[in-house]
Amino acid sequence: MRDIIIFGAPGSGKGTQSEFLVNHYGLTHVSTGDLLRKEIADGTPLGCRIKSIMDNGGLVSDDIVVEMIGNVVANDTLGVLFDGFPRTVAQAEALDKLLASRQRSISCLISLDVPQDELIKRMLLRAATSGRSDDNEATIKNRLLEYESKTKPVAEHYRKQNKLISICGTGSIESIAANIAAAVDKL
Ligand code: B4P
Repeated sequence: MRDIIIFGAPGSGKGTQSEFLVNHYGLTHVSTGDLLRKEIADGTPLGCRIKSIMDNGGLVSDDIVVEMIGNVVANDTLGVLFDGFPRTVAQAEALDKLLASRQRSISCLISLDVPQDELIKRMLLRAATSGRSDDNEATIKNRLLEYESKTKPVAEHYRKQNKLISICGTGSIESIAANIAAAVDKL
């Protein structure tokens, strides 16, 4: 059983590398960003509540996200790839507790390290095709601030558990994937 977190700043390539990891290790992909965007697209009561938060580049509340994750982990078999979750230390603590209650624990947190100017460039480029309302300059700035203050400490939380793997997130998508696989296979 491998439960892996793919971690990094907005635009660092979490979603991109998730595709590779899911296929390579047969994991269940859980992207909280995708789950939340689906709520908005479906016009659910939850979607209406979180739309303005996401449009402003803020983080959705821990309670909502943790509840969504609880439902997914219960149905899993081979292991889960957590993409974009946890994004706060409170979410990380809740995840650790949830997995422990099922006699499981995180195998590793893979951190994709990308310089800020490259992150902004990627997200503005993605804006041309993604149709995502949070891929614009003002929102991107706020997402990066949220990352620095609330999300970065999650890496430290798992470093203390000796589970942090830092990977350079620039270069070709294939070379980054190969570096991730080499690190995961060593575990
Ligand atoms: P997410 O959906 O997680 O999205 P992201 O951080 O913007 O992008 P990601 O890192 O996956 O980048 P991608 O691979 O697409 O979050 C969106 C929002 O949802 C958050 O702001 C928040 O409001 C909310 N949310 C989600 N989870 C939450 C949680 N747990 N708690 C609270 N709120 C939550 O890559 C970006 C671009 O770069 C792509 O266009 C890609 O093609 C390109 N790219 C990737 N790798 C590349 C490479 N090696 N070289 C060049 N370009 C590359």
